[in-house]
Amino acid sequence: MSLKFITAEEAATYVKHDDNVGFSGFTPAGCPKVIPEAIARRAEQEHKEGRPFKIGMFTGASTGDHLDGALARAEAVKFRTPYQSNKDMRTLLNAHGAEYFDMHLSELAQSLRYGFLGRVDVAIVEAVDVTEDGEIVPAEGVGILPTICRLADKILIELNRFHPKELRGIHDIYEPEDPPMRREIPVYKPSDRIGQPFVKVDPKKIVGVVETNREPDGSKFAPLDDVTLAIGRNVSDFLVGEMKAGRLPKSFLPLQSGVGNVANAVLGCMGENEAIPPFTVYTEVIQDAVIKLMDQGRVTFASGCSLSVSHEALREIYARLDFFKDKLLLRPQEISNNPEVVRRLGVITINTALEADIFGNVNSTHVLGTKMMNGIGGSGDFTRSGYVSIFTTPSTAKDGKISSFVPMVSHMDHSEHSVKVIISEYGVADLRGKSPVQRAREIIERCAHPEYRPLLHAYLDRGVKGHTPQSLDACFAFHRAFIETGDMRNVKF
Ligand code: 0RQ
Repeated sequence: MSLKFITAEEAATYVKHDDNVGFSGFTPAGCPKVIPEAIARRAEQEHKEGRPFKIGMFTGASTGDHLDGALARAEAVKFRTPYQSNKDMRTLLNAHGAEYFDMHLSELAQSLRYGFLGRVDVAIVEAVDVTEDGEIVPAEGVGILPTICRLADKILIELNRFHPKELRGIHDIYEPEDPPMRREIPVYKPSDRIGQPFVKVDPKKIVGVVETNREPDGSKFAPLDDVTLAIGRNVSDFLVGEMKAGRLPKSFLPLQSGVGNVANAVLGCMGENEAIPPFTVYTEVIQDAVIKLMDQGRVTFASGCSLSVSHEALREIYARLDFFKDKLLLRPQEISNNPEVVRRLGVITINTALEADIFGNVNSTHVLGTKMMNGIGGSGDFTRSGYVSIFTTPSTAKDGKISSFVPMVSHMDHSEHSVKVIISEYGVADLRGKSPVQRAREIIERCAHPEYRPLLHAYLDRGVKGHTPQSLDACFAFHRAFIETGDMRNVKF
């Protein structure tokens, strides 16, 4: 069957008002670009002519501005899941211009298969290669691509010539069976391959292929500042201490680290710490620091769902694909983030908190309990199942007016049972085997900003009875002080 090459405008006509659309990719990596923009233009035209046009969106995680940004600005979104980080999309969903529900990233593909989230009408995917018999080779981010291609009636492909065809072979595409037939996912080390290097679909479902040549957005990393650097050093010193104490094998364990500057800094510091042997990575986003450390022989293998790297790093990988290809592996997020595999491999997990409470609960998603920031992403997939789960955060936000350590989190994503270690620029709170009051003293003394320590101690020492001395009258006094005066340091109990 020959493939039908069409324009982005023609592709957009296959998407109807009220359709649910699945998109490939994970972070901007591997996301379609020109078809979403054409859908946004179409939505604007329909709205101008007085007709409704909104679609439901299933993505891997956050996407690029061509996708989330364009569709949000066109007010073309009925609902969206999971993680997002585009400013226009964030504004839209916080204003209820689109319904948003947040999910653990590993769960999305199976939730679609189980029928929990409705149908997938159209799959729109970026590829580096597609064959007439229906083999699709994803680009540098996979996400939920295999599942949406299998479930959707229609598949639209963006064949992006920017990526070398030689990426074929870097992916490992595997979808587990559904219960009650599911067996173990046979990944026993990060480099294990268990599937195929492409997604195979019925070629009749491929209704059109749009050729493009678009460079991905590329991640940007801020230069390291003193706070990020101190957090990175505290994490790597903590892990060296764990090795010395015999609580981590001398050969080390695979590492997961979240997205952003802190995660990149942590990896950089670990790479520089000679006491840590060369290590592997089992993560969702492979960032610049991993590529640099691979070049230096400090990271020996990295399994992830996407190459969320800067333009420079992606060009470097493509220019030296022979060197990198057998050290990198890209999987669907259902496998890269799979709790079964994370628990089996003993992954050391490092994620970022917006705020933590003194008893060890973590808020990663809601600013002041109400405004959605990005979403839980893969942090829950990894934290709950990790060998040792670490959260990092600067001790304050907004020039010291917000303490990242509060009596009670204003929204909870990760409970005290899953959070094992918290690290700020001041130090490390090791919460393992400690009661709520012991945890509170550890967090206040080791992680909180010195200006906030007396205020947090005063809260803890209010004489409330009970296992967890949480005062229901005053637990949000810090947040209230910020809302009313613009500074948590003005807190009064
Ligand atoms: O605000 O942007 O206006 O300056 O929050 O904070 O310190 O720049 O940190 O960019 O690493 O983001 C948790 C959001 C941290 C992210 C979160 C304000 C602060 C700033 C950002 P400005 P920073 P980061 C992998 C794993 C959840 C999912 C996850 C995240 C902005 O890491 O989304 O871990 N994690 N996934 O000023 C009010 C507080 C605040 C606060 C910080 N307590 N109250 N505002 N800020 N603390 C990803 C995937 O799964 C793909």
